[in-house]
Amino acid sequence: MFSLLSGLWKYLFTKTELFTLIVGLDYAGKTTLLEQMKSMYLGMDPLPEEKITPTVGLNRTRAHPNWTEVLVTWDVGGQRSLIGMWDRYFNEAHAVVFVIDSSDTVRMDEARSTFHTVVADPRLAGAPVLLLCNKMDKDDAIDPDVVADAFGVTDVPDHNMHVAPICAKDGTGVTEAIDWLLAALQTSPRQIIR
Ligand SMILES: Nc1nc2c(ncn2[C@@H]2O[C@H](COP(=O)(O)OP(=O)(O)OP(=O)(O)O)[C@@H](O)[C@H]2O)c(=O)[nH]1
Ligand SMILES: [Mg+2]
Repeated sequence: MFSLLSGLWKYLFTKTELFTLIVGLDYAGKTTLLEQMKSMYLGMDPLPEEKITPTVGLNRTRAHPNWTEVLVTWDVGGQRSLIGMWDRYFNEAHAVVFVIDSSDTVRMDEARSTFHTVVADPRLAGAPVLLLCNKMDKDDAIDPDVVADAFGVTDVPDHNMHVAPICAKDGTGVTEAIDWLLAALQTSPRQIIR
């Protein structure tokens, strides 16, 4: 009887932890996205825009998108001096979210090459990759299909890849993008302890 009850308890209350690494160049909107996710999945008030400063180090959040899973997200600063820190999380990450500022045409090439360095890393082999085209509210935002072409996402081996438009500021597109990620994690070859 005890083992039946403890099994039921475990079934109801044990959640699968899904480790997700959020990276991208500085100013792309990663921390704004994290604040939006806190609001959507934890019911917390997001930090006001003026309180979000460039990340020096790491922001970590445990979000609850549903009853059975916890999305443990690591948002690492994107300044050049911090990019070298990203790979500390590669071995443990189940998935990668790469955020770009869709309105920043000047740094698009830098974003593209940084993206390719990340997805080519063997420590991330098999991890689903979500490329988020952020700041879609801006008039000069590039179309996500154009970004997908420019980044050559269909030519990247070893990853289930998806490109999605979002506006981290007001949350547009975020639920759909995270839903894709959760579904991709279900079929991911990376070992997830459930
Ligand atoms: N218009 C618009 N601005 C955004 C959006 N998301 C973020 N921003 C702005 O972009 C700037 C940078 O946002 P952050 O979230 O700090 O960017 P970050 O990627 O975390 O930057 P680092 O921590 O330096 O790596 C801030 O001024 C945000 O308000 C968006 O969807 N639309
Ligand atoms: Mg940040």
